[in-house]
Amino acid sequence: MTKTFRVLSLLGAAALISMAASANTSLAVTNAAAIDGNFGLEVIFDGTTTNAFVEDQTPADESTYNVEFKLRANNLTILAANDATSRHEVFAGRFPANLIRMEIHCRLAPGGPGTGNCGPGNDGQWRAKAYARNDNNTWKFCGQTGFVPTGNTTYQIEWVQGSGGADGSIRFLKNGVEVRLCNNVDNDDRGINAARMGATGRVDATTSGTSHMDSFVSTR
Ligand SMILES: [Ca+2]
Ligand SMILES: [Ca+2]
Repeated sequence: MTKTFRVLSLLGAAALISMAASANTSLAVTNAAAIDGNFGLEVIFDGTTTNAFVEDQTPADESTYNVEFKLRANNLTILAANDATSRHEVFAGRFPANLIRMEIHCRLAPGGPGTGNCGPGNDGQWRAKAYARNDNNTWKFCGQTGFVPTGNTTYQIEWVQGSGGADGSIRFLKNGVEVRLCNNVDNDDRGINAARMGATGRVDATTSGTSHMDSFVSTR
């Protein structure tokens, strides 16, 4: 892998954040959110369902796109009232609609170590999941992995655009270990033109607290 660009410095992130509206899901660059170095990105959930993210517009119709970032749940709480409303997206690769998305999910899992609610004092059934969009706008699910809420976890996604048919792929990794490699993605129509990190979609009203993100690196 050749690192051809490294993006989303937190100086740039701060400039974007300063334009965001308040009284919604919001972002801050803080010392407390640092996972590497002195600053990190804090994602603040206040019960509204708006998105809040920093966006990197450096990618230019990329046919391969690799991303990694670190995430910790900090004091994030997700109430798993049902499986469909107990998640939010933390990353999106776009053209301009999402072609890649990663979400964290609190799964309603009767009989599991948690009863569904994920947060401080109740680890519930945290999951991290990755998806790639096909040209026909269906989503290819590419694996889930347990999400350790109190630790710092590095996630990576490697996306490859196909040349026709269903010969694209997406690979999902946690802490350098492959969660799943998914072939047969039909994604030749669109390359990656932008990336978002933060609370990039499907934010639920029952989500509260803050999560921390840091160390975003993308390569082609
Ligand atoms: Ca940092
Ligand atoms: Ca196609």
